[in-house]
Amino acid sequence: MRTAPLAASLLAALAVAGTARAEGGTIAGKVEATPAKYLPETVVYLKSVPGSRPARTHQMDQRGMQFLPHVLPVTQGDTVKFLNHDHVAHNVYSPDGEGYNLGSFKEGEAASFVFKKTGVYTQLCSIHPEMLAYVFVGQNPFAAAVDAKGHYVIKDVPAGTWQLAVWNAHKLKAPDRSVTVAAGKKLEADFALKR
Ligand SMILES: [Cu+2]
Repeated sequence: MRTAPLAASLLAALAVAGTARAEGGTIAGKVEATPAKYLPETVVYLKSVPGSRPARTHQMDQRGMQFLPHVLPVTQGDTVKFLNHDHVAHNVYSPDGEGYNLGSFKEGEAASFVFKKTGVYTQLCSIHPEMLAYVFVGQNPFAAAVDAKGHYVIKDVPAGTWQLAVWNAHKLKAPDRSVTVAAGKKLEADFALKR
């Protein structure tokens, strides 16, 4: 029974070590959308990058009657911990992929889900139908949601040639791009999304 805490602390140490990746490159750029109002729900990501990485835990808050962040990129196997900082109860469920319903919980409470399958999960609250967010589950951690102006940055990308793609919640599309990342270098890749 004494080995369990030791194993847990070893895993924690490995998780910390795992964040110190070998020097990679950066991919950055700007996404434009037509129509522009659909821009904020967009993720730029690398389709497939080999290698095993320690699973991470992310947070999605419920605050001011909305999910924050609105778009959360995670990696297959990662956990999302859903928080509640409102004075009312919220529910957390998604009909997508394998689907989940974490029930309802009050201010200060939390519930977690492990995303085992890649895909996009619309994140909903059964109590407040206006609440909506997206959990983007990729094959690898090299993904970024665009900001309000369409900018994105993906850091610590391993050197190599990868397929860079864009997901948009409103089915706007742009062709994938082949990008070659060099250690310590930054490359620019812009996209124009349309129907
Ligand atoms: Cu709610």
